[in-house]
Formats: sequence, C-alpha cells, structure tokens
Amino acid sequence: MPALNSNLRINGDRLWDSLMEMAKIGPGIAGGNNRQTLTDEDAEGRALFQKWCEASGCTMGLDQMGNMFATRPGSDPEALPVYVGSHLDTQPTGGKYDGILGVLGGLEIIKTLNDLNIKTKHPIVVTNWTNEEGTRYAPPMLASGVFGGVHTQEWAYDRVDADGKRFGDELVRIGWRGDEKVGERKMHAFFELHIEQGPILEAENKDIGVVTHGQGLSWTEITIIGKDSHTGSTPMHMRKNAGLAMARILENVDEIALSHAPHAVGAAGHIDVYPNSRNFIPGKVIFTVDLRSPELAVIDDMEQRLRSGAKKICDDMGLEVSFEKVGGFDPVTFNEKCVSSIRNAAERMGYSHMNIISGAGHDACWINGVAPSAMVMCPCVDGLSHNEAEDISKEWAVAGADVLMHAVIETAEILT
Ligand code: HGY
Ligand code: MN
Ligand code: MN
Repeated sequence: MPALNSNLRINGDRLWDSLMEMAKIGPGIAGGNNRQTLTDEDAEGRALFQKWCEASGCTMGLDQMGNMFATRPGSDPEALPVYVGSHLDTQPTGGKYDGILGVLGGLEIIKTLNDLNIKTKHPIVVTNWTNEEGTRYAPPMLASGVFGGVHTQEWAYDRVDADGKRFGDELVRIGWRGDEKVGERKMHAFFELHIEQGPILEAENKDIGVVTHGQGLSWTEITIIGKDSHTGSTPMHMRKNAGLAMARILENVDEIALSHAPHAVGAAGHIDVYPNSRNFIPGKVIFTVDLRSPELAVIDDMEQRLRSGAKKICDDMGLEVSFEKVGGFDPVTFNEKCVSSIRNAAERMGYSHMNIISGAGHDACWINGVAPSAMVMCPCVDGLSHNEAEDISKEWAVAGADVLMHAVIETAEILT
C-alpha cells in the first residue's frame, strides 16, 4: 500500500460550504439548528445528504431504523467496508456542527478521493445514524444502539415523544424507514469525527483530540408525587411540595458528582412540573438525572446514592418517589489500532494533538461493540455545545476532516 502523502488534504472550502448549506435546514432561533429526529426538517436534511452522496457516485442503503449508508465501492467487493459518519439530527436549540461535521466530513472524504481518482481496496461507507441526540426520543444513540444489538427494534419503535407519537410511526411518516434489517452490515472499522463539546482542546491549544475512551452515562427518570395546593393559602407545614423535593435532590446530585471530581458530572436537563401554574404547589414533577464518568464503578456509586438520597428526601417530606432507568451505557475503550491511525495521521500532517476522553456519548460508543472503532475530535469555541451559539473555526473543521480521511483510507488500504 503506497505511503500516505502528508499533502493529501480534503477541500476545506467545499466542506465548509456543505456545513453552511445543511445548516439552512431546520434553522434555530439564534443562529443554530432545530432539526430534531423524525421531523420534516430531519427528512429534508436526509434528502439533501442523499442527493449529495448520489452526486458523488455513492449508492444509498437505508435500514429499518432509518440509518443511512452511502457506499463508495472498493477494488475488492468482498472486503468489509470502512464506515465513517455520525448524525444529522440536532437538539431543539442545537448547534450547526454537533454530529453534522462527522457526516459531512465523511462525505468530503468521498469527494476528495473522487477528485484525485484514488482507489481503496475496501469500500467506504458514509453513515447517518438516526436519533443520536435522544431528546425527542430517549435514549440517545437509539438507532446505533439497535444496530449494535443493545436495544431491540420493537422497543425502539415503541418509544414515544412528549406528544405521544411513536418512533416507528414517525419514521414511516417522514418516509425514511428502509427495508434493510438493522445490524446485518459487517464493518472492517468505524470512524467518527465530532466536535469536542468541551473546553479541553481549545484550552490546550490542540487541533486534534485522539479519543481513546468515551465516558459512560446513566439516565434515571424520577417521578415525585406530592399534592397540588394553593401557594398562598396553604400553610408551610401542610405542603406536599414535589418541586421542593426535586430541588433538594438536584442539590444532592451536584454534591455526589463533586465527590468524584475531577471527571464525574451530574445534572438534570429534562424537568416537567405539573400543573406548572404560578399559584400551584406542584403535586407532581418528572425529571431525568444525567450522571457520567469514565469509570463504571463511579457511575454505579452515583446512581445508588442518587436513589437512596432521593428516597430519604421524599420519605422525610411524606412524598412518593419512583425511578426508571431510561438510558445508559458503560464507559468505552476505543480500538487501539484505529486510535493509532488517527494519532499517526495527525503527526503525519503536523497537526497538534492530544489523547482525550469523550465527555459526550456518540454513535461510535455503540458501534465499538460490533466493529473496531475510534473517534477524531476538533475543538469548539469556549467548549460550548448543545447551545445555538456552538461554534468552530474552519481550520479546526478542516484539520479534523484531514485526519479522519487519512485514518479512513489507511484502514481502507489505499491502492493508488
Ligand atoms: O448525550 C450525549 O452525550 C449526546 O450528545 N447524545
Ligand atoms: Mn453529537
Ligand atoms: Mn449532541
């Protein structure tokens, strides 16, 4: 296999233009995106991605979870393909790069190889995984989880959104339920480019994050039942205030995470208060506590202390409390050979780089269970993500896609 030339680079302007073009679909209200999974905007983004892939000579596969697979043939049709991708769905008030950079960075590899008439032994497949964000339909990385054999398709189809709409029905409604059985595709390897979504790379002034591990996640949905009553006329000692119990539990979540500093984190981003009226003591709250750490034992400890602490708080206040595990995955160690190809690529092209643990979950975390996988990260401004102000520089995007390309074509065995 010819040595990879350090001058082999993607077309940065073309990548950036494609990011800006995709960002026009499902615009947010403050410069970001609202292209939530299985919405009409998601369908529009998928159609644009398919159009671009087919214009680049790829054939598009679609499985029964709506996962998209754009294939560029290799010289050996028997060789297992190298997959590269991420997700096109966004948060309700998300950024333009979270996920999208990994999908369009993968497509840019195809375009560059076409420009230079470069052949590889293994086919290359660019992937868009359905519902990575897990906002409209919990848990996150739902479709890559079905592909990785973690969730059954039936369970995934039965997930409902806040309006009671089933995942399976919405997938059919937007016209993106394929016929292909999920998970039958075998991979030689999987690579994912993603923005860091944290402050480390920018603070360390590094172009590239070589992702060695992904921290694990636990989502516990907690329901507290108190008693609706008047905020004005109910004496303090007679109140059964579910909102107050939640506040005390969330204070405890902060203390539990800080007790495992510096890596462990904990918070609640989803909170429903009922009836959510200004002059009601809330008789019911439902909220999801998100706990994460690179160490499984720490996640288990935090989860156990969350439940025991919440139970004591509610017992002391005379309230009912129940728990449901609605998401979770163990910490991930990525494939050393794939990780090395990323590190070698950064060195070959003179990009500054450092090892990093992914703070966020990604589709690669599940795919790593069925194929050798690894991730490339680029910095983001102020480490901000899951915010419409999410921002990256074009240079960071280009560096990430350059390194992704070298890792992919090295693994796909470049021929010319
Ligand atoms: O939750 C996560 O870490 C990812 O953004 N879905
Ligand atoms: Mn993402
Ligand atoms: Mn995200």
